[in-house]
Amino acid sequence: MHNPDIAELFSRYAVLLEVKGANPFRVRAYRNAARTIENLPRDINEMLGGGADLTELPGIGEDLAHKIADIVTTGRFTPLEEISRRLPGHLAELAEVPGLGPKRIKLLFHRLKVGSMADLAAAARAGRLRKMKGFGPKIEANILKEIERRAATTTRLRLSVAEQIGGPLLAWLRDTEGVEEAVIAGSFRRRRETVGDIDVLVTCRKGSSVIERFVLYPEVADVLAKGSTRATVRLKSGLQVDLRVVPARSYGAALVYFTGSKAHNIALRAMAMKRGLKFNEYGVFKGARWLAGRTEAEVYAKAGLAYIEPELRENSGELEAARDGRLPDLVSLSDIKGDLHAHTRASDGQDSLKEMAEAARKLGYSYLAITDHTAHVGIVHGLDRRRLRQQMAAIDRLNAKFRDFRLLKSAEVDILPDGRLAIDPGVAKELDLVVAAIHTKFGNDARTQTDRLLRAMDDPCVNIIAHPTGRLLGEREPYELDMQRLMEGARERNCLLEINAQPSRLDLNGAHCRLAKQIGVRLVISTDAHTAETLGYMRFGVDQARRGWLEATNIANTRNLATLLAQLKR
Ligand code: DGT
Ligand code: CA
Ligand code: CA
Repeated sequence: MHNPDIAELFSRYAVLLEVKGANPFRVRAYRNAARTIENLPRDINEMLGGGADLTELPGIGEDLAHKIADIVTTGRFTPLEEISRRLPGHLAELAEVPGLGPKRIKLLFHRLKVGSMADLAAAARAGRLRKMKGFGPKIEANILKEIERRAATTTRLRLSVAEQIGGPLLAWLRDTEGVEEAVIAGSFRRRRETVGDIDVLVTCRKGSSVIERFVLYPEVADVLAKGSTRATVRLKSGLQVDLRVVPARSYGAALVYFTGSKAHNIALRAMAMKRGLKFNEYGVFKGARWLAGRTEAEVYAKAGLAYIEPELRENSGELEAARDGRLPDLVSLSDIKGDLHAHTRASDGQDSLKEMAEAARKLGYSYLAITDHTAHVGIVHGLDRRRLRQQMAAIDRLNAKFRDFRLLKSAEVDILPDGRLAIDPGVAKELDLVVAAIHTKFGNDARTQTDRLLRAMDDPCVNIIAHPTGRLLGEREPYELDMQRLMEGARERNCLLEINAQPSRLDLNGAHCRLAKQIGVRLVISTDAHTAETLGYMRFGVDQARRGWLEATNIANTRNLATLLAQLKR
């Protein structure tokens, strides 16, 4: 049981409780706990193993902490099993359909005997929903659209979740007698947003029983294949893991092969072939003679190429660039000098100004922008003019104590449907920078939505557009948008676009970053952290920037404070 599984149990339970008509406080408690667990940067098993006290987490009291520990040890959540005896367990799936709340779910269940997504699909296709009170043809059509979307998306895991699962597995393998190298290759190493499975590559001394030990990993649910140099298992989380054991002299060749992408490998092999060489996972060969394969660099060198970073290996021009000495000097985490999007408990964050500042200082940053939401209809706990000025004064007091570090006064301001900003223009001028974002009207067509963003950027107080596409990985599609026009508009207005590093957002993503570089619009990488600990999500944003060929010069928050402030000026 990993964080997403436990969160899923709690949120399913919350839905069933609600349909049953339980106390709303209890419902909310489970829903909040689900959100907390879903967003934890560390795996709960690991936390419990390290003796962590779960009651320190927001929204987790004694009772919930016990239940979580129970789930982790037994793999079961009995309250859900009990309630599922009276209500169909699949009923909770329905809550994932936008527009279906507990009231409607209850109606569907009692009137139409709809108890699962399959039942819902059947009812919608038969046109039975539109006739129900409180539904209608539009809702029915939306439900059908959602059902089709779900059928089309295969289950891929977010990179951050794959890290939480892959990390301990790697530690288990490295802890095996005789194992020398153990690394995760595949899409995980290329830092794709999501991974289909995990590919582990191992080198070891003769006689090591690494395969035997691999299949004994406690998280293994099924052994799908097992041989002398390879094995495939499915973990209890559902994630599949491929293991390959190779000799040390093949390590580099195998790493190139299993890192992929497949398209990169094929193009690389074709280049090698032109030089009369054969490439495979065991090495580089001339006829039957082994030439190289210990390191990735020597493999690429044999093809006449410079070393190519894994994030670039998508056969989208990197091989030609490596041949011609045109590879970018990719931005790296150590280039980042500060974070420009973070929340405190003044709005919907969980930690104080001081705690956020301390955490940023620990990361070695020179600055951190505090971007709590401004007050506006629909935004809970947003700051009004008075509270925002109070926060500015508190920031001044803290800044007076810092040397070589500064909290920047900022706010995350909603872009209203007509492109105006949800902030008093007078207060906006007192801030060091303004981060603006869309949080409503996701259904606009591309033209309306792009106009809305450009209009927001017409306001010279706006410095950064946050999470420009609004997507939530696996949950919400990006809104319709003319990305090219948005980027050109941002460049003309000297406004920056954000690479939001939340693992559930990654917005902009790698492909957008590459377009941004072509268009010449400047970017920032920000975490949108709602806790001090998740300031550490920065690395996921850097991954996407690297996938988009970006260098430190393309990213404003790789600059020192003075240069950053100059670049923000409009
Ligand atoms: P994923 O798992 O869907 O997120 O994506 P990958 O890239 O990890 O793909 P996967 O797990 O099927 O294979 C891992 C790597 O192995 C892949 O990136 C390249 C290599 N590979 C797999 N199949 C082939 C193949 O048929 N030809 C070549 N040249 N390489 C392959
Ligand atoms: Ca893979
Ligand atoms: Ca694989």
